[in-house]
Amino acid sequence: MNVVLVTGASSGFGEAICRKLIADGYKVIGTARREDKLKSLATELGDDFLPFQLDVTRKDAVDNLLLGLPDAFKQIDILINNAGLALGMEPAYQANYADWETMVQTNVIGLMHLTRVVLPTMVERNFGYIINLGSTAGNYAYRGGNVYGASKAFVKQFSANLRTDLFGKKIRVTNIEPGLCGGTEFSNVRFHGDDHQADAVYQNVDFITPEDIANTVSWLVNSPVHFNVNSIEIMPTAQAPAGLAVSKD
Ligand code: NDP
Ligand code: 8X3
Repeated sequence: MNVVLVTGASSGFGEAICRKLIADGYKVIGTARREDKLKSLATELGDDFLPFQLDVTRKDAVDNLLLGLPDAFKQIDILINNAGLALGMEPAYQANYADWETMVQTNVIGLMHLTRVVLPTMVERNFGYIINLGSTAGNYAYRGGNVYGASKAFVKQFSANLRTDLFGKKIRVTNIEPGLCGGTEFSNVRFHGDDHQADAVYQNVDFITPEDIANTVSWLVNSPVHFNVNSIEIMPTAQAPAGLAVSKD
């Protein structure tokens, strides 16, 4: 049975991906910082789900990850680098610098930590799949997207470069690039717990759901090994990619 490790499994996409992949018959390690959330998911999902507390920004903790896993979960076949966040939406000249650092530490450096620890074990077995959660924010600029969008542009290019380094090996890499998705804690985190501001983002919009993303992941991991989706950009039908604003005097 294949083993999947999902970062950011305590809510949103990560939680939905764990549910879907357990239903598909995988063994799943769900990681995040909030252990209580992971434990309640474990109660729901049973013995094929392993809750594992992990802060992706802590290199020492990620370096020791494989040592801390029970034998049945040690060989990771699929890594889903999903943990990530946006903080703030102020223009760059007003943004909080600590928020910028947290986004880079999590979305960029945390993803690097996990990849660097798990990828060599995949190369040894010439088998594996890494799925990264990028964003449309890595493809298109928008006001207030500054460091968040830049961190997702890193994820996009890192995914493509991983594919290139893995040329000739049976290891797949996909960057999933979603647009507006609701039903997660994303905007609540972005607006530092301001429910009113967070709710306004999704008002009267038929947004993408965590289950849509989980179904996409399920399709990808269950596709044949000779088939690699390099990147997949997904938007709600209600969203358009155009955004070239013109300011007139
Ligand atoms: P959520 O806020 O619901 O989930 C984010 C997850 O990341 C949580 O489980 C959180 O767990 C985890 N996380 C955050 N920081 C850390 C950390 N330092 N170490 C470990 N885990 C961490 O957001 P979404 O599900 O919406 O987002 C998931 C991913 O998808 C993110 O990378 C996001 O950028 C991306 N994305 C989201 C979109 C959206 O509109 N929602 C669209 C495009 C991409 P905990 O706090 O317990 O550690
Ligand atoms: C999340 C989508 O548009 O809020 O990555 O940046 S967006």
